[in-house]
Amino acid sequence: MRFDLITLFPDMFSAVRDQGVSGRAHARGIWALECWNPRDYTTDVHRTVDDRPYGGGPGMVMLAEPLTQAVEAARAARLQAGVDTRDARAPVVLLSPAGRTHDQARARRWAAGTGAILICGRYEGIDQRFIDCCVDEEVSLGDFVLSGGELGAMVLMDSVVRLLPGVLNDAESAAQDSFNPALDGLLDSPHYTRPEIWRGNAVPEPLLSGHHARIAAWRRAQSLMLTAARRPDLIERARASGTLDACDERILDQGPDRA
Ligand code: 9WO
Repeated sequence: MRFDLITLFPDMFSAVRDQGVSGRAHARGIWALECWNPRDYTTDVHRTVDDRPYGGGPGMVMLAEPLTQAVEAARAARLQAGVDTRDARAPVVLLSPAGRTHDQARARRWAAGTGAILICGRYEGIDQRFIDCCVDEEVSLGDFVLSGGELGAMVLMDSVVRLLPGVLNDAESAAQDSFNPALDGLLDSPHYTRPEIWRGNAVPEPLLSGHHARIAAWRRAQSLMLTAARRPDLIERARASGTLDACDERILDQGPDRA
């Protein structure tokens, strides 16, 4: 797995490259990250990467040529490294609110691939001719606007890298995560640790019982009720895919008061 970032702010990526779970996986060679700065592919003395928009309006627009040359350099380096071949080339992906929304199912599909060339836009936007010529797909993280694509690219990479084999240890295992198939697409149940009473608030009794079946049943009920309250759309999806049994339906019938 290798990600090539086209970015004016390569230093931002130390966050995902050097820290936490993704940083450890990077240090162990499970994935690689390379940055390509469009400014390094300019030819004028001011190293210009943007210009005023045709038709007027506020802000500046990223020039197509430095972006394209940065992508071509990344493409050549991926071929050289043997990550891509001429028949199997990783996609060029633009982080943009106009893209398809990223979700856990998409993260799983990405985790089966070899990475991507990620375009991080800045300013008011990017010359559309670059997008038309060089970008294979646009990906959104949700309905909001950022100051640049970098933070979106990092979110995307984190969601993919943590799914790669050997990245999470047993204690961190994704097996219990929200959206994991093991939870049938329900939200995760709440977590508690010591002390048993914190500022007058006790840990729910079933978790202290030591009865594994009771604990599992309590967690399942918590998951179902939390999901019904916060994300009824996920309950409908679970129903449609046939992953809720009669016992689950009884808990949902009882409503949130039975927590
Ligand atoms: C911004 C935009 C706004 C409305 C409709 C389409 C749009 N495309 C872009 C765009 O590509 N902007 C570039 C990247 C340049 C300005 C900063 N950029 C950006 C990406 N802002 N916000 C995102 C983003 C990326 C992923 N998910 C949410 C927001």
